[in-house]
Formats: sequence, C-alpha cells, structure tokens
Amino acid sequence: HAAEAQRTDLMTITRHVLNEQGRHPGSRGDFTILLSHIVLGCKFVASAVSKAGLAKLIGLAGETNVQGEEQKKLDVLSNEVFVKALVSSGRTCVLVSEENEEAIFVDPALRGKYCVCFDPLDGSSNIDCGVSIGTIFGIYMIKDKDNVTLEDVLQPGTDMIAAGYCMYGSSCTLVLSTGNGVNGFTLDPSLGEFILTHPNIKIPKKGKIYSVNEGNAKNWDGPTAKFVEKCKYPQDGSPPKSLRYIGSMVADVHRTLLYGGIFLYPADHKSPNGKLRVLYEVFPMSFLMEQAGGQAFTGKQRALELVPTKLHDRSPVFLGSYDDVEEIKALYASES
Ligand code: AHM
Ligand code: MG
Repeated sequence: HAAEAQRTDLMTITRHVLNEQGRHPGSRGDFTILLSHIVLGCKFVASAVSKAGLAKLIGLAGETNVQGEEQKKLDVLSNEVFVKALVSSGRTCVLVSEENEEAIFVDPALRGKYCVCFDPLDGSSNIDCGVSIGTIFGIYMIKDKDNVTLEDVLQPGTDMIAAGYCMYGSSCTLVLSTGNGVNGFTLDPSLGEFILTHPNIKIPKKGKIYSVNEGNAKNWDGPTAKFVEKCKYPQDGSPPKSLRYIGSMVADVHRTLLYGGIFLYPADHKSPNGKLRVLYEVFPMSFLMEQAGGQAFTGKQRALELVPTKLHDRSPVFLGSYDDVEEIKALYASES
C-alpha cells in the first residue's frame, strides 16, 4: 500500500522545503517564498521551451511575429522572467545573471536577504534542435541587506546555502540542495506542481561514463589528456568507459548525477580558464555533486573553495563520482 499512499500523498517541492525549513528554529518561510518564485520562472521557461518549435512558426518568440513586432529570443525572455520573479519575491537584494553584464541591485523597498546567481537558459545553442537545456542557480545569504556591495557576491562556493537546476528535457526535472542532500522533483504538467520523484540522490562512487568535448583535445594540458586516454585505454584491466556528451551542462551533469561518471570542462591552451562560469555554472553544480557524495575539482583545488574576483569569472571543472574525480586529482598532483 506504500505506492498507493504515495500516489495520493503528494510531496510537492513547496511541502518538501517547508518540512526542511521547519527544522530550523526561527525560520520565517523566506526561503520557501524565494524558491516558489524560482519555481515560477522554471515553469514559465518549461512552457516556453516546449513551444519553441511552434513559436518559430507562428512567431511567439524568435524573429518578428505576425503583427510585425520584434519578438524576444528565448534566453532573453527567460532572463526577464527570472529577474522579475526574483525581484518581486521581496526576498532578494542582489542578482547575478549570465545575461547581464552587471549585478542587479534590488530596490531597497523590495530587498530581502538573499543573493541569487543564475543562468536562466543554459545550453541555448541546443534549443533549435530540441535537445535538453536548463536553468542553473546558486543562492547566498547576504550579511547586511542595507549595505550590499559587489564584494557580497564574490564569495566562495562554500558559502552557498542552496543550489539547483531545472532541466527542460523529455520531462521537466528540478534538482535542489539546501545543504542537506540532493532531491529531484518532476513537473506534473497536469497539476503544475513539482513532485518529489528522486529523494536523496547519491551519485555512484565510481562511474562508467566520461563526458567532455573531445574536439578540444589538441589544446588540452597533460593531465586532462592522460585522463581521457585512460578512460579509453585503461591499463588496469577494467573495461573502457563510454563517452556521452550532450553539450548542455545541465543535461550532462544530470546524467552524471544519476548514472555516475565524470563531466569535464577542462582548461586548454586557448582558454586557460575553461569555458564555464564560476558563479552560476561551476559553483551550483559543484555544490550539488558534493551534496550527492561526489566531488568537484578545478585542476588545482576543490571547486567550491575558489574565490571569484569578477562576476563572470570562468574556471576549469572536473565533477562527478568520487573515485573518478580522485583519479584526475592524482594526475594533476603528479604533474606539479
Ligand atoms: P552557454 O552558457 O553559452 O549556453 O554555454 C554553456 C554550455 C554548457 O551548457 C555546456 O556544458 C558547454 O557550454 C558546452 O560547450 P562546448 O560547446 O564548448 O562543448
Ligand atoms: Mg551558460
């Protein structure tokens, strides 16, 4: 009867977070309110993404529509929705978005204590062919909301209090950690609610998959090249690993989290800091990996211990199963 009970006793994301927050004495529901505004943004994007093909045809987004009005691209539209949802929550004081050069300081009248760093629509080059894309977010608490500066945003990932992503794929999945493990929720479109479907996600200790853009191989450094060579031609009698690379970070990380393995966006001679952005790509995903029992490494240090100096700083990243990340760490250690 357990399954029957689950079907009628729906654990929505709001209920889950309220339960979690209820354990903190003095909690006033601010985080729950903030999250419900993030969830609203995710639902909007999910709906827009599912109509993206149609929209092209009938002009909902993209080019000029039938009325001849300029329509916004999906990533620009998604960004506006998230910024407005976050500001109107009354719980944020500063926002960092991949789409905005500068940080957004919320009007003092609407200020709350949270800082949210986000990529509203990551992997947007994949939209036109229907491949999974996602939203990534990391949340910090600000010390003094009346005196907030850029410095408050340039905190190490270890200071994050929550992180997550929403993947717009064959189903819409929101994966969240508030620092107490990782949980996955799937959008039930008929209810418009995210329901807990993946409680307490733990990444397998060792994986059978590696995920990297091998087209960059000629520019890789020694340890990355050696690691990938070992994935393909293991010397210890183990079978070679499979390669999976979607080119959409949320989808590649989601698979890594559920199936195990390692995702790499390394440095190379052309991009010495890799490609992915620290505040809203590397940090949230590293936080989730650690919370699921995996690791995240930059080639030099634990990824979450980086201290960004600029809003859109980049860093190489190797994240995934504990043992697989140990291997790349050993290769970098033996090189220096
Ligand atoms: P974007 O923010 O411009 O969409 O770029 C980020 C994306 C990630 O989703 C993905 O992991 C990476 O770029 C793929 O890069 P590449 O095409 O160089 O392999
Ligand atoms: Mg991005």
